[in-house]
Amino acid sequence: MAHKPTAHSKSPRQSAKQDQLDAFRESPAGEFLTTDQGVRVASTDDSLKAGARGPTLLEDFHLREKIMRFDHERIPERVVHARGAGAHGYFQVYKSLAKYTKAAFLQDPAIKTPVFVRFSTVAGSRGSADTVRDVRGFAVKFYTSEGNFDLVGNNMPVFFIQDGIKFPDLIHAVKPNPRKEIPQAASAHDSFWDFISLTPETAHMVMWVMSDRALPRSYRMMEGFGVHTFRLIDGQGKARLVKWHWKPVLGMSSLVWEEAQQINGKDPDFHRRDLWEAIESGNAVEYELGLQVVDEDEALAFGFDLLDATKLLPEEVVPIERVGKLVLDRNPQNFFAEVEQAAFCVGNVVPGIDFTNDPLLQARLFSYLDTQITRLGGPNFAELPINRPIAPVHNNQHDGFARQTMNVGAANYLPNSLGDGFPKPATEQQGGYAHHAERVDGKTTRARSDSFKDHFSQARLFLNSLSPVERGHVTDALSFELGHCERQAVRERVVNAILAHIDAELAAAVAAAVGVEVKTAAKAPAITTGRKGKAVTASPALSMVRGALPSIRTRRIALLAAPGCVGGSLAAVKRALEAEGASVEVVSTALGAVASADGKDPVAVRSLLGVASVMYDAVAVADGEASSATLAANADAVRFVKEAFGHCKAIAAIGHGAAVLTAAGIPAEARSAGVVTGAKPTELGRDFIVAIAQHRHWGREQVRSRPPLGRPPKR
Ligand code: HDD
Repeated sequence: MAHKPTAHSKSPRQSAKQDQLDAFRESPAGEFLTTDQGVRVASTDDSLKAGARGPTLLEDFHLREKIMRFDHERIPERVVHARGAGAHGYFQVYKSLAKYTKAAFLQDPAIKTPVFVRFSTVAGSRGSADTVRDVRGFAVKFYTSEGNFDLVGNNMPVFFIQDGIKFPDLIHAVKPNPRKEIPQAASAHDSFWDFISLTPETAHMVMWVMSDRALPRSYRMMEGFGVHTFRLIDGQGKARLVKWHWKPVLGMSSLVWEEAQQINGKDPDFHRRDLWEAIESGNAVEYELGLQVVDEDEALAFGFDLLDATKLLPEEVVPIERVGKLVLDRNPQNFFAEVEQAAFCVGNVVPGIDFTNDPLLQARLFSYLDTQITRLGGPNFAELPINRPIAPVHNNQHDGFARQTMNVGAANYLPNSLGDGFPKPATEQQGGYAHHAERVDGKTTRARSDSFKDHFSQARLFLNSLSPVERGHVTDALSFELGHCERQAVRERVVNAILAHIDAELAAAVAAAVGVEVKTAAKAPAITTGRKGKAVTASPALSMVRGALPSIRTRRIALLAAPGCVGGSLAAVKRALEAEGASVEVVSTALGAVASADGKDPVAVRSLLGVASVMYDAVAVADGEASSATLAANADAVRFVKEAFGHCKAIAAIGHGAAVLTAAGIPAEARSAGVVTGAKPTELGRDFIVAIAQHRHWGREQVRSRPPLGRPPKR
């Protein structure tokens, strides 16, 4: 029987998943230590020996079990997306989507469907750093009343390749060199760019990965995409094509490259910590679900093929309908059980959602189910608490490693009469999944469709959509990455086989930076069109500048203070920032109360030795002559302010605090937008908030690469 949601059951489903997980939790509070067999253990610090200095005895079952269990604690990490973090929450539609789909969880705004989301990087191993230049995974498991639906997406709307058969090649090329296992979690090396230069279909995705999208400030501030075109099927069996989008309620924001590299050293858990802390502090993480829905016969209506995952459908052409909200409000209680053991499978769909013939999607349908067998040790991974659906499961698939369900009954086959024919298949009306009846005929072939042949025009469309600052970052990123390629031939081929086909200026700037020459001047025509056939050459919505929210909610702000500071004005600024939802920390030369000049001692929760400006969105310096003199003479404090300035962040100095700005090389005359000084905390706080809400003050950016054209160095 299909379990249709009951109207207005506000959260039973949500709590059903929570209860299911809680049933597996084990808390040691008030309990005796036992073996796995339940025998109470008397001592766990000394092994059983023949005499205090004698040999250890094999009969020590507690020692053997404890060491055996420890030896097998690790499981294989994910072959890609190994590094990640997850959170629980729920999803609700704003209004019924019955006009598009019969999926039960999309029918009723009163229903909260429990979800588990895992964010990840792609290339690095499980212990790698968070803020590398990489794609971010955005995988959502919806525990619906009709079974689990997994939307396994990324924070970029396109992909490197068009056919999943090339996925192992792509990943081998980007992962560390098999001989030396270097470099970790980085694409700035020969094999990646060798593959790119020989695989023009990667051109569009390469522009995304070289853009600021690959450096999200937070998982909470990035978009998500289902990438492929899927199908929605309504109650009458009518199919429509759909692209899935996640829009962060906090808007989009990114790090700058140098900052990202520093964070990797200072706090490799930056994104994981950010997600955890936001949820712990009661700031639920929210995204709106957006849909682009088009008719089945429009698959080729926009100048490219909607089955081609290297293309996006500009939202200016088909607007994104915001249809519901995803809220992440609960941290896992056990990382291994809930995050590491989560198994997302692209093939997990529910009635009302179906696949298309996108060849990348088709290969994924096999891969995700298959990979869990190695990673989770057998075919029973769907029984793990995090993966269990809340919909009832009845079938004749049983046994295998680590089976937990004990199937009972007279017959374990179908058809049967011994078990009265149960479990019996459901008709479509009873909720049985019916695959969309797509007409398929064609000759067996390994050919790529002609409709997949353009590789460059959307790469250019993306580049054209960026602000000048964002374009500059793409140029810098390419120069950095290719600058790490030892082979001149690789650098030359990327420039000439890829970049020159996208944009002549980009190719010239990168060529100059990496010591090669542009020898090609080819430019493919624009192919993307609106419904009426009008060419589309840019999609302003793709610029992150437009997607930023002028708010300081959940932003991290450091207040630098030293003994002798004026605590009153600092507290006033702190209150003003916190009233706007920011998270504010006093940073000083030591932890604890900072002796103030006015008896209003602020409490430092961080010391300058332990943090750096890259871990904050903005910095303010306290008033007070003695405090400012101490900070101006402190190398860490000076670097703090200098780096914040270099990374284009908002900076404030109350009264004498301005001396620290001067010590950091920001004299009054060089102060640009985003630097706020003054003695009145109310006015200063207000101006500082406005400056922080702009996130970055790009006018200050120091252009590092993009050197003048010149003779390439020979390698
Ligand atoms: Fe994949 C994991 C996203 C193409 C094969 N992929 C994985 C995860 C995400 C994506 C977010 C991590 C899930 C988690 O948190 O556990 N992958 C994508 C997107 C793709 C894509 C958006 C293109 C549109 N992937 C792709 C292809 C293949 C795979 C073409 C193979 C043919 N992906 C896998 C995998 C992984 C995986 C090997 C590794 C761990 C896992 O599945 O559970 O099966």
